[in-house]
Amino acid sequence: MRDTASVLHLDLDAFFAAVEQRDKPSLRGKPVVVGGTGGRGVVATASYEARRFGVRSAMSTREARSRCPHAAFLSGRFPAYRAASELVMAELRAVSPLVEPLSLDEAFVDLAAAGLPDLTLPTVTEVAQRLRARVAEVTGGLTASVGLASSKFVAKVASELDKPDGLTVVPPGTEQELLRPMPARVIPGVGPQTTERLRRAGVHTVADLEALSLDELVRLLGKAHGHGLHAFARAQDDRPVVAEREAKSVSVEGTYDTDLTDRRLMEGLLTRQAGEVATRLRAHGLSGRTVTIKVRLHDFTTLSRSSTLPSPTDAAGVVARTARTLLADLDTSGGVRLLGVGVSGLADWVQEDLFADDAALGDEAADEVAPVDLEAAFPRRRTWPPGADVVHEEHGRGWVWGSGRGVVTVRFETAASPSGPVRSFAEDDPALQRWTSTEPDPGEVTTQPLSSPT
Ligand code: DCP
Ligand code: MG
Repeated sequence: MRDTASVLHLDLDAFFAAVEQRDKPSLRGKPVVVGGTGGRGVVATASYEARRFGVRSAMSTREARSRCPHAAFLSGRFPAYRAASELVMAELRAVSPLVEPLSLDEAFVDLAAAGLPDLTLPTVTEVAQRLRARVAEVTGGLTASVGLASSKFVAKVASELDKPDGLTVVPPGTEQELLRPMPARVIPGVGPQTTERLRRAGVHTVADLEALSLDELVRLLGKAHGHGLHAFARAQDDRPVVAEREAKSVSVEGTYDTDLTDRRLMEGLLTRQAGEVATRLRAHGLSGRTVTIKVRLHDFTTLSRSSTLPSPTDAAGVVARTARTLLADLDTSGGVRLLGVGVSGLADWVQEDLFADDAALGDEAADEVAPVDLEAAFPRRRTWPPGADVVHEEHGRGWVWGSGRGVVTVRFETAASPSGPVRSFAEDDPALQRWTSTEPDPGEVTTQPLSSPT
């Protein structure tokens, strides 16, 4: 543990919902719930206005509707969230080269690497306040909560204390005082199972945990976990802030308006995406060892599964076959709304001789799946998920307020406009189109990890 409060943890407030409120002026100050809007959907997040009614992440949307029937229920716009996240991470990297993102809306920043004149409390506090202001400025008004402390553990705990839009600085030396009354589950690695085991041993708070000897903890939880908890209970945490590895990945993904349920269709889509990934790898002279698939289920849960190959590949067939094998282990019976394939662990050379066999194997593997007529199986029927961006020939930009019985209702407003009017159209009105702005350039090699925060 350091003797300065130079570890900063930043977490955006009600992230997805805040982006929706930014882009939909009529929803500002109102309850907003983002998540799966179908019958079996779950809540990804809720605005603070909706949380007042007891709506929480991971709750079923059905339950959320009964607690807060007047909330706006939106199905989510990932490209917009990704774009906002990138702006925030760029601001953090402008402060210090040592930035460790934990998810789209959360990161550690090591201020000891920021080249500051000193690391006194006034200096780091001032940096944190300036950073919060910059985040709001570049994102068009998103707020972030920040914790400053002498370790990752305490900085993360601190960022929660004054949410939303708060800053908590924990002066070095006061960490234990802060932690002692808190529930044991604030400690990293203490999930529901450990919490339950501790509860049965009469341990509820960090102070209770601190009272246990190392021997007792090891007996209760095993060696590794016991040692870890013994240290955390004393606010001892020396984990360094580790900058994101320059692990480039090449990935392709697609979002589907209709939930996919047909396995063969999914395999066909993965195979086609694998082909695009391989083409891009070769175009950049790259190859990689780790194949990852990303699957977002009907209820908004996002899964990713990876497999590391014995040697790097840029062969479509190898990527496709690995992706299909990974898919085979997932339960997708409820339907899938996003599928993606990526290759990471990239080397910028291919040892052609060594992998000649691989490539041959690849082409053969590509043929294993009978071609699916994707257009026929998956017609480009236009759908209108709640919250989706649209544009109308005459009325301009807006978002889907609701749809059904052949009618789609749109509210015409944008981040930059005042709250706008609502109008209804026939679902097949050619004057109305879905609108996308921030889709990543499909021809680009990204440095974004394929994994998702959800
Ligand atoms: N998220 C999700 N599913 C979950 C939890 C989170 O899809 N079970 C998404 C939605 C959140 C985002 O990740 O907006 C960030 O997660 P946080 O836990 O930081 O939650 P919020 O930012 O929404 O709220 P808070 O203000 O509590 O940070
Ligand atoms: Mg957050």
